[in-house]
Amino acid sequence: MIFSETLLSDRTQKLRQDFPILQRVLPNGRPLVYLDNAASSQKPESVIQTMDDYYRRYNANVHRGVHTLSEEATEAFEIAREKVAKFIHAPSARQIIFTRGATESINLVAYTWGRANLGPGDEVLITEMEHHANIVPWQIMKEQLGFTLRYVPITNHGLLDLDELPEVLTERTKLFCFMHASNVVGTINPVQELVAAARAVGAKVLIDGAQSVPHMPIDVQALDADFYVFSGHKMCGPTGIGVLYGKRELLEAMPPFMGGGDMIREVKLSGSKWNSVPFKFEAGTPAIAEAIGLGAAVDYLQQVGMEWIHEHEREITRYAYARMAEVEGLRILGPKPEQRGGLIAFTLNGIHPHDVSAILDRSGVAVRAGHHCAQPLHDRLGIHASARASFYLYNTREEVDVLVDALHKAQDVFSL
Ligand code: 7TS
Repeated sequence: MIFSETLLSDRTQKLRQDFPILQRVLPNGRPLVYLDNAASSQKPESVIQTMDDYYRRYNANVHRGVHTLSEEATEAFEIAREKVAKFIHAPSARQIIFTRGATESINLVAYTWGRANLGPGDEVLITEMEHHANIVPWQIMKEQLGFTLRYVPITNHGLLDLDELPEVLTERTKLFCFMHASNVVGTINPVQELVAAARAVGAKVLIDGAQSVPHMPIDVQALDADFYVFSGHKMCGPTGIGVLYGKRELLEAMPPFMGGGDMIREVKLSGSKWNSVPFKFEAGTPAIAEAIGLGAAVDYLQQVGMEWIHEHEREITRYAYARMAEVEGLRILGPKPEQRGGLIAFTLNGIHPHDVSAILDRSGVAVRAGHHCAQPLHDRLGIHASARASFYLYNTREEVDVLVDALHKAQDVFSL
């Protein structure tokens, strides 16, 4: 779909009004320019109101009582699951497991599918660009289970080095885990190609969609993902809720993650029987308000249109890429705009990213600085840290201009 730039910006101005926080003026008198969306997005009024309504009108535990409030809460909770399933085109809501976020979803697979399927002689393949959430669980399980952990290298431009894939993806590979879109170099990985390569050696795939589900249309069936994970708080939803999607037969065969209430069918002193999927993986009282809030976030994103959001971010990123290149001594990490999602991580010659972030903050600009939970990626690029501007549906070209002006100011401050 093609959208004209004027249409994109008119619409953005309207959408901004849906986000109360974007009206905020900071203590230094500057309007907020929020460019830290890859860490967490802002929430529209509809999500805030939906959660408020739950607490005011029908707050109760789910899947338990047969009283009105509990039935209403259960219905809203399960409707949210159905909304999420439709949003990523899952065949059934039963394949949507609510977790606390992408991190917990990956840990769930590592601890359950991993324990049941991995051992000495097996290999798990991840990539050098992964977020720590898709590295550390595999390192922990490797120590316990004795499998080998291998990495797909990246090029100097922050792309997966696919020439090296045959070296590391072999018949020994049981699981290939990779991010759909990078939270640092911004690269959108060629998922279909990677899944096809995994299939050719009989490996399963886990796709980390933390930076893709919020920003582009996702169809887990078209991608043929075995597991697909993401977090609610990066897609206009609340914190404390995330999703693990899995293929039915894999989820059915996996042992439970945590034990407790709700995940059992029957408990005897001599042993227990598990509940059906997805409840088998949802021990204890779930994040009810948060799941319902995520359902409202999905409604909101669908109403705006995922195609539109993707196109808007591409447009802002192209603009930001060109404008940031004007700043002397600024190095953009990762590939050209055509190969990336809506974020730009960078370094400024001679200025620590934390100082860059502190100076930008004086102009009201919120960016993240540090290693963005991707230390191996930074090591590979030969740097300790970077600053990162990350965009969403409500960001404007004018905000990019404020960012670029503030970057020039940072240069001035440090060249004195
Ligand atoms: N995977 C990717 C690709 C991510 O970007 C993040 C969070 C996670 C997993 C973990 O998500 P969580 O919701 O479970 O914490 N990334 C970032 C970031 O780039 N800055 O702050 C959090």
